[in-house]
Amino acid sequence: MFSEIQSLFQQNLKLDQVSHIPLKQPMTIEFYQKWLANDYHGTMKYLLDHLELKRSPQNINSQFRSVITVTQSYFPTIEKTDVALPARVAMYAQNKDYHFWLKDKLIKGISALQNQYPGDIFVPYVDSGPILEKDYAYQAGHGWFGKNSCLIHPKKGSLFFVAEILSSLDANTPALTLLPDMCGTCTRCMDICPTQAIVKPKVIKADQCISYLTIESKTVPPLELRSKINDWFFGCDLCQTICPWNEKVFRTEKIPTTHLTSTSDFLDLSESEKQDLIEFYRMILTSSNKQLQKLFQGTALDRAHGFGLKRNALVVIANRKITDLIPEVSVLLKDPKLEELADWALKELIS
Ligand code: B12
Repeated sequence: MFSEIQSLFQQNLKLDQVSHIPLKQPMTIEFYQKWLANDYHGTMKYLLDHLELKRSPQNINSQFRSVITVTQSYFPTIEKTDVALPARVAMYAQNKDYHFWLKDKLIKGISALQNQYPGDIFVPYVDSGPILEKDYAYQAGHGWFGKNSCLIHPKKGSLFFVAEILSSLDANTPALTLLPDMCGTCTRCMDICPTQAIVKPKVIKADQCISYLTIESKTVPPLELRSKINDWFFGCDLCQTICPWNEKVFRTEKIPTTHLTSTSDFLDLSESEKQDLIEFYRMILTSSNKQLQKLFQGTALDRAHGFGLKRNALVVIANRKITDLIPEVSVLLKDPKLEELADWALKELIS
């Protein structure tokens, strides 16, 4: 059965790695529980609500007996968004929103499986469900938990998505070996993080991570972290682009050095790139939330909504000292949710 699943997901659906493992309790659930107890989840309260379901996915459906795990590399970009992104945006978000296209692939796989196993159940998960995703991918041998907490594979690096199908099938994959931790003494990811969000190896204080501050957070960033966001408009890749295992992939796959693979604090832009950036941020600040929603629909950026995109633009405009946009920033002094941040940005721009 495993070879059929493998050929379905790898040959037909063009996914990178696939495995089929018995559904067991996640190996790292205790680390998850401790992380929540430390309050590292910020306002992502759903992660607390998911604890018991993650501990035992049979609490979602008692018929679940196995997990089909898949991974898909997202760099070089595979499903590129149609929207031009001159701002510094994490690599994963250069693709169309994976919650849709990756789930579509899983659903296609499920319909093939369902024909063959009509009495069985198959439920797809991509990111947002109550599943400790990296844990199952780790159990399946797709990577080890890096110091940056991302799953790293010796040949594929860490720039890949993880997804899974929970099923009532019995897994009969040949015995799997866990990949050993190959981070060694390297601490590059911890050292480069501008906000020191990696508080110890494999532990991220999420509410300090630029990815959280620019995507998940529903408020303005705390004063002390604003300047540390540098020019990141949406997400952050530094703890991954600095990783020797990703550098090795860039080298062996002959991926050219671009802004996307940069590890510098601020991107070094040409004059024309600077102009594009200014026009992009002007558009963000002057569009209505509805217009922004329409423009970014189907991209990962839609997750931040109009408020989040304007918030992120204000931070980068201040950090990059884009004084051309002082008039547009001033208009946001009248926005009750952004007034304080706009005032801070103006002070930074004229200082
Ligand atoms: C919440 C969340 C976030 C939060 C918190 C990040 C985090 N590390 O927890 C924020 C918004 C910050 C975030 C950022 C990003 N995310 Co995110 N995120 C999630 C989500 C929804 C839950 C993760 C979670 O459970 N966190 C809770 C904590 C406790 O888990 P953890 O930090 O992973 O810690 C684990 C390990 O470190 C391990 N551990 C700890 N100590 C030890 C010790 C030993 C010995 C061992 C073996 C293990 C171990 O146990 C913990 C529990 O599993 C998952 C999807 C999912 N449903 O699982 C995606 C997910 C983890 N994110 C993903 C991605 C792509 C990102 C970003 C790269 C996006 C970006 N470029 O901006 C960044 C990376 C930042 C980073 N270094 O983690 C991918 C990761 C793929 C991969 N190759 O690893 C996932 C799996 C989504 C997906 N379906 O592809 N994310």
